Amino acid sequence: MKNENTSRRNFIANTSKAGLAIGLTATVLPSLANRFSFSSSAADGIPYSQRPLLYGYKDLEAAIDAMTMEIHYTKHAKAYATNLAEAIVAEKVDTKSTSLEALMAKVSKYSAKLRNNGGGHFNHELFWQSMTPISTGKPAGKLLSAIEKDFGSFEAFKTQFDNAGKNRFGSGFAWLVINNDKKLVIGSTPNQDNPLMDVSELKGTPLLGLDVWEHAYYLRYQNKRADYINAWWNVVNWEMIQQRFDAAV
Ligand code: MN3
Repeated sequence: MKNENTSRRNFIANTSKAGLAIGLTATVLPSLANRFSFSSSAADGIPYSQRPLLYGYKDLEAAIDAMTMEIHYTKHAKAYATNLAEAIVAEKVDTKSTSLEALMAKVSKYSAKLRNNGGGHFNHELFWQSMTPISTGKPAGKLLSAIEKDFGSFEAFKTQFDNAGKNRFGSGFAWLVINNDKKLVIGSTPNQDNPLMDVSELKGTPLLGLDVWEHAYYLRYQNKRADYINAWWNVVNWEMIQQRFDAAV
């Protein structure tokens, strides 16, 4: 009886977690409008553990198929979070006093395992946040003004970002960052590095990150990374990027 109760409790706990991750199919899309009116939490630090997705695996079909989303979230990204948790224990990181962002800034002092999986976890959490089923299609307000000031136009910005993603050799991420001079900069990093890392050539606060590892697009796009990037603009979460921008300037 005791076991049954425990199982039932676990079942309920797991079901409600799964509900957050996969329950939001097209039938409940209207409610996404509320969920995506982000509170200040969008610009807060990224926790050390994996958060539930705020949309279902199927909800980004305009750019990414459901199977890719499911494998990416439950296998690849989960593995980074799990391996990061192991490295934190092994290398005695005090996660209460050190944010993940602060850990990235001194990652050269730690192992390759911590660098690869800490970066992997951070990058994916930001990547999930960077997407929404109800994209506005382009930025607005102060973010749009800053993009136009630093890149000439929104179209010029997109072209430069596309090229950063297309030209990253092998696996990595393309980024829009805001640097110490409060200027917007586009670049890319290899593997699971990111612009917060002291080892990174590209430095700044990441506002938008695009995963260009083959695992992010191969099922639908095979070798056609450019087509994946082109479709990805359909699901960019400009509201979240605006919030990260507001917090950084
Ligand atoms: Mn990935």
